[in-house]
Amino acid sequence: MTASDFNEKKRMPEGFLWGGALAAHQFEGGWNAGGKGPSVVDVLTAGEHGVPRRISDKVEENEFYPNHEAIDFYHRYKEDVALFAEMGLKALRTSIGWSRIFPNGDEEQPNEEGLQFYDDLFDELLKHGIEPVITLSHFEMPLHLAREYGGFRSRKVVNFFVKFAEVCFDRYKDKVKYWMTFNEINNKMDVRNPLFLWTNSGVIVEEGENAREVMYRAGHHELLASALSVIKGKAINPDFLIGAMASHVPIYPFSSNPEDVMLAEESMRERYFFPDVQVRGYYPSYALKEFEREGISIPFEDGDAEILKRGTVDYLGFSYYMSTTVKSDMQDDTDGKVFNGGLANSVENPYIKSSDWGWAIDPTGLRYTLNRFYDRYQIPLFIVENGFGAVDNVEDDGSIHDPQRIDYLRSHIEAVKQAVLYDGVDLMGYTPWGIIDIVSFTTGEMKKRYGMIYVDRDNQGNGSMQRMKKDSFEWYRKVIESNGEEL
Ligand code: BGP
Repeated sequence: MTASDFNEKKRMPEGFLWGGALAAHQFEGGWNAGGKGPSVVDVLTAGEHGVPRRISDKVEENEFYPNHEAIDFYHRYKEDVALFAEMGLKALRTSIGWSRIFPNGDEEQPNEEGLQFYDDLFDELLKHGIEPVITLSHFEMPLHLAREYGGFRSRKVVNFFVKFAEVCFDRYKDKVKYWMTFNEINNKMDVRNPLFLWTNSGVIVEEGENAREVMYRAGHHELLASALSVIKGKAINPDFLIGAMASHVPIYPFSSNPEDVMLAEESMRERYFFPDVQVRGYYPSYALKEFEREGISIPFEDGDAEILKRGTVDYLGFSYYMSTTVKSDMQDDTDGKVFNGGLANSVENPYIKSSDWGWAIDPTGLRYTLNRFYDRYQIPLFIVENGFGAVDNVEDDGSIHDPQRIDYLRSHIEAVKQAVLYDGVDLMGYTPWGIIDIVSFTTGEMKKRYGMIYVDRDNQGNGSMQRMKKDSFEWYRKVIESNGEEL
């Protein structure tokens, strides 16, 4: 028997959390409703594939901000939750908009209207038997904390985040069991894209600063905030399961050349550093060596090491979309083409295809990732993002055919089954990204659709907002109903 024997006609373990994943800023809309203050994503302009989004100073009158209205879930959540229930979701991952709860971030008291919105949402989910899986910050820091305090440059923002976490843990302690602290805490390692450090940490690198030092210093405060929140959360409800959440893109060596193999190993540190600290509770030696070499000083204070050690997470959530490949010597048969895998020395992998947005399609990479993570950390894992962004068209009869998305998800679920049923990985659940069409994070587009539910809205904010089922809706409903047996 081989791993591929587990592709079909095998069920996942009972209780496996089949779900869907979203993020407040990408679908709620109501950007200033119910007392909500502006967040760092509310000043991001629209971009498109190859045209980066701009971080504007303030909300300009005549500018279009895709996240302001998004798909108006804020006013339509009952209709949408009913659709999620019809699909049979066991869990829904989403985030609590930090600036809905603390509009400026540094108030003494939280905003009751914001708290009530999530009470109503969690009640609606639980009414349909859907477990909320909640990210505390999914790139949604209050803009005031970024502007006035410099985001996580300041240790004061650690306390503001921990207070936000404590308010949420206490308010929803009987409704939410699964939590994560920071979404993709590690994507800011790619310091060449200002979008990541801004949305993750509320930080912009100034002229003449060492970008990696700025990133690591803000990262230290985020790691403290994560650890302190875990400690507070477990004191409020010891049954909470609080996870880290990392973006993961496995990095392959282009060849068996030991230089390629070692370059891939070194490059993986860009992915592992943050989860290493959140899972193990201490800074890895490869990072300490980098700080020494580069003269990077981390704002470590007495007691920080103890906090990191005590505040380790219960599980590792992660996003998986694609893999990338690196080559130590770029001057040979790849004619120096640098593939937009987001890494220096990255090259196209000749064995796999890519999506229209250039994201490599690699289901085996997900099985590989599950094994690498489980071997490294030996704690439960949770795939909280996986999906296929593509253009979808509505036919004259109202049907929407998305065979590419079904193929992508089917092949990745087959990889998940092999990792769990053949390799023995402990996996809590699988929540495909963008269960309903939402605003793309990197481009601000609606055109890059992930959903199994279509939303009539375009890149410029036009459309009826009508929800429509794609072919993948019924396909995924059957996957869940059969606990993964029917793919
Ligand atoms: C991850 C984010 C999600 C989501 C996803 C897809 O980085 O955690 O918020 O957006 O990327 O990316 P995009 O929306 O740009 O296609």
